[in-house]
Amino acid sequence: MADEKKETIVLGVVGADCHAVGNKILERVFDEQGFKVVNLGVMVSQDEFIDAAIETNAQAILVSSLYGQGELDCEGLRERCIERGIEDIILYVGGNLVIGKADYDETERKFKAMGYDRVFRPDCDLIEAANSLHQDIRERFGEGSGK
Ligand code: B12
Repeated sequence: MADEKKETIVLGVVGADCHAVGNKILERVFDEQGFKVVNLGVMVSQDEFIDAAIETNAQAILVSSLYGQGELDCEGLRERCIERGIEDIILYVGGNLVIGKADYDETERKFKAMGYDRVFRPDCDLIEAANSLHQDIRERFGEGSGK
């Protein structure tokens, strides 16, 4: 598939979080699964995610949080997307989203209430996540919506 026809996603680790290994794996897997990946790396602010999504006309932002401050760092991203005119963008979040071993269902509920479309555990299957993303993009933006 020509690069300009691919679905575009913005990827990064939010806040002051410097955990870099998972981010590289996500970049590799989503690239192999046919996405154009714009990887912002670690320590990314909410506005940096949104700037990149606007510049690249991305269909989704994939946020990682590993160090336990996920609730604080992720809160408000959907509202900020709405303010900046990308209210429809798909938001995925994953990693060690809260401190310690919290009940996953409760964590998922919290992050969905913040406006994230899907919430992933650290041991999630990344191929399944990529398949869900292809499907979510088709459902939200229509067939052949890759820019
Ligand atoms: C290596 C490491 C570090 C290194 C990081 C080096 C680097 N630059 O990468 C150093 C030593 C710097 C570090 C520091 C800290 N760390 Co640390 N670190 C780890 C460790 C041992 C491994 C992380 C790793 O590389 N995992 C391997 C990758 C492949 O897995 P991953 O990161 O989870 O990513 C995968 C999944 O989460 C998932 N995923 C992630 N994001 C997303 C997003 C989407 C959309 C999807 C679908 C999937 C997905 O897919 C990824 C790929 O498979 C973990 C423990 C662990 N076993 O995970 C602790 C851990 C993450 N660290 C922890 C902590 C607390 C810290 C510090 C706060 C410690 C401190 N007090 O200073 C600091 C934070 C520094 C900072 N500002 O970020 C805690 C977090 C606790 C929590 N969330 O409740 C952990 C879990 C250790 C623990 N058990 O307590 N750390």
